[in-house]
Amino acid sequence: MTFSSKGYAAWLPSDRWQDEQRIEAWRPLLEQIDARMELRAAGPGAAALQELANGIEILTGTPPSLTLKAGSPPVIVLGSPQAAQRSLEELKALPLAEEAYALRIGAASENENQDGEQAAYAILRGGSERGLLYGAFALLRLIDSDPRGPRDLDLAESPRNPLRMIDQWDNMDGSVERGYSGGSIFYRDNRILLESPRIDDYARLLASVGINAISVNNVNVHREETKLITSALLPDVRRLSDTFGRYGIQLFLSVNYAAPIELGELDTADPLNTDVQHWWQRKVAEIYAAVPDFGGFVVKADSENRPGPFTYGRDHADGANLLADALAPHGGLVMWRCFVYDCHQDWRDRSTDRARAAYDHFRDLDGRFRDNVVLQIKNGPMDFQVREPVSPLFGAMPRTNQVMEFQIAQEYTGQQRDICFLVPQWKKSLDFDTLLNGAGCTVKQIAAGKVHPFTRSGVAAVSNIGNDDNWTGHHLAQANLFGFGRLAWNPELESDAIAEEWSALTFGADTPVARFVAKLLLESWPVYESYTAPLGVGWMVQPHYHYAVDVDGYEYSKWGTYHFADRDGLGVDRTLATGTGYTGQYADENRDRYDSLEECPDELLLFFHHVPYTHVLKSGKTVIQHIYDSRFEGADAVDRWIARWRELEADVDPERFAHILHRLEGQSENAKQWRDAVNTYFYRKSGIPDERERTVYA
Ligand code: GCV
Repeated sequence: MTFSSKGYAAWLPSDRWQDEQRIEAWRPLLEQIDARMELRAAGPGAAALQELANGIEILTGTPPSLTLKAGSPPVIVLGSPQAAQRSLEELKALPLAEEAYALRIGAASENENQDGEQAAYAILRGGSERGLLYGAFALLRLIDSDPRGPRDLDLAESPRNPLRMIDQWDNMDGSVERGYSGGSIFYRDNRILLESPRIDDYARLLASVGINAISVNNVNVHREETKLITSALLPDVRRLSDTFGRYGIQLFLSVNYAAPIELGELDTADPLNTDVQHWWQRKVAEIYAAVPDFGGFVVKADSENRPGPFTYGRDHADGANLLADALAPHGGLVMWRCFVYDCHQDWRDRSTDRARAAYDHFRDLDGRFRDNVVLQIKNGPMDFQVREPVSPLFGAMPRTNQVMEFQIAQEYTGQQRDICFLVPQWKKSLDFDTLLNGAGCTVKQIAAGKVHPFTRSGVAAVSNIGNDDNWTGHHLAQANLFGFGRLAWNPELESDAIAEEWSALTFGADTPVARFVAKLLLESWPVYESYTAPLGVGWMVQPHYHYAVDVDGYEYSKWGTYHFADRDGLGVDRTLATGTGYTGQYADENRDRYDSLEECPDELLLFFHHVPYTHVLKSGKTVIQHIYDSRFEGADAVDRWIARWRELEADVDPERFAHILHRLEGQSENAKQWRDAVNTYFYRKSGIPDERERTVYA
């Protein structure tokens, strides 16, 4: 790592342990490494070895001795090779999937050799070099989060989701769409920053949490980025692909659907036109000739003014299959986004519902997509709001590959100025039972390819990194990147386990700071929700900018984003009987639960129903009193965090103490502005005072 900021190393080893006893406890395991694998300098196996050796040297201050010999399957033995011998044979014989790893640790106390010397060992075996790399990072996490020293362990892990993808929204001018952490680490002045050490370090960070695919440019593909698939830029793309490939990560590009026209070669992009088909076939062959490990395309078509098949009267199956057919001979995928809606809506028209759009456009196309098309569907039907129901497209297209798309970048959830740990939100989406084929068909099972034998399923997420020294602007926002990777690897992991793991790796295992940070992270989504838009209604943000409060900012706009507050009540009626009928896109009990005023969960009430301010929630409060109470509670919670953080000053380095305090103070101001603006707005609309008589501005 080459940057000086405390945050640059993120959750990877960064400092020598201060505690000499800890070093002593781990020493028997960490003095010696013997590796057997294919001897390729640029593969994930070499990266695994290098990460382990470097990590151990950083943490203990002493480089381990290394021996490397050819061998298969790839295995790394730490500590005593003699003590490891029997287990080694067993582990070598273990059937392991390509991305899997097995790790066995024999603690020293049980493995003394004849002279009574300690003989601890750890054996790491990969299903492939990639599996070995994931195992190496898992072992480093384990070493760095347990101060007690080695303990017996026997585990085999493989990722639940086949695709674990990161989408960069970086532009070649160096900007990042919805980026809150500085500029792009990939581009500046319309060129690729091949000399940047950060790209390599980013690949390490992603691989360390099991990410296996990355798309390196914004889904809004403008003029310069359209050229990424031309001969002028493909050699640079190849170098990027090699950098990520070394860490087992496959490279994708977002492409412009109208590329044949915009590159000046054809006058149409009609997917059924044979010239267009041949153009893409030639183009894809050219890409694979230059970038042999290329993963495929990400496509945003007919969405927010981007070109697409609708221009030619074709549907999205026609559009996606055009690219899929060109990619298929090379093994490439099309990640086709379902974020397709009318962004020129008339706010006066209450019958059109943006939430319906993805389902209405895609549902009937089920079964028409090629095998190498993957529909990439945002977790909710609107757009990464702080609270939304799960997109009803999950569970509605049983014959189509699907990937759930999350946004790690906190566009609507505090923009990495306010803390909002999103893992609990993502888990809620993944745990949702779609009821496809009856109960027990959760999104995480669909994503894992368990419900239908999809091998091209999984999860994707919009990255939150930039060229700020600490990667994510707010240091604590690193937890979201880490958390996405960990959850993508295993959606069964609990939010608290992920928060605690990240905090321990970042602030030291078992320290008061790590304990408080984990607690704060876990409180942060509910707190952020409690001072912003209430009960699932969303969108009370400043237009375009999306950070600060503006209750009516999107109310009379073209974006389809309304709360419909009047003097009597608020919320969007999406019911079957009197509303937009959106509830009918869900299966059985889900449809009935959301459709019923009595059954609908409080947190989504205003997403599905328009109710009077005096409507009584399941909590026993009226809607208006809930609005007042939760906004006060949210702002107070942030102030309590600040008070506790100040108490921890002596336990954390000055750089991160000051940085986090500064961000928390900003969050407190933001929370108060939200509190007062929202409370005042609804008091003025409803005329109903706060029953606890706190300050609301008349
Ligand atoms: C990349 C939202 C964001 C846009 C983004 C779009 C998308 O509308 O505000 O910046 O565009 O989602 O996901 O395509």
